[in-house]
Amino acid sequence: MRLARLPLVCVSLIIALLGCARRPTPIATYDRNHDGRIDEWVYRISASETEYAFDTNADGKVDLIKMYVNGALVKIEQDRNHDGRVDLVQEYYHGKLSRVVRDDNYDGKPETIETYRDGKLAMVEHDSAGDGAADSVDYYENGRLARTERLRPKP
Ligand SMILES: [Ca+2]
Ligand SMILES: [Ca+2]
Ligand SMILES: [Ca+2]
Repeated sequence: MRLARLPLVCVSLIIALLGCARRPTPIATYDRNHDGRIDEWVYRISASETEYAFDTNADGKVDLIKMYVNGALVKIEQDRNHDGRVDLVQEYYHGKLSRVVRDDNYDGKPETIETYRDGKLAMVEHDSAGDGAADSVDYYENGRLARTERLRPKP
């Protein structure tokens, strides 16, 4: 189960890069709450990819991003505590939830990765130390916890 290390590392990188100036000029902007400041931006990333960015708490900073490929939702990124860092990522495959990456203690490091198969929870990887290596994995069958695998001995 050494492979469990890889997704966590990649996710850390993705989270670190968010908020960087990687977006083109928006194709549309909106002031949905009419306070005179833009709170929704629409970006055409490529011919098939469109991104919607939202400022849901009107602090001028984006805290919710929805990505669509050919009109289908593929990813939602949220900054739930409004510190400028993404702390919840939800990925969709063929319209169904496929993966959730959570940084529930808002330290910039995800500690839980949920994997869904056919929209059902199949696996939860835990990285309680936040060091980028999973320390236990829960496997689910038919929505129920089937077994837990510890990847490192407890100190
Ligand atoms: Ca905001
Ligand atoms: Ca955050
Ligand atoms: Ca964390």
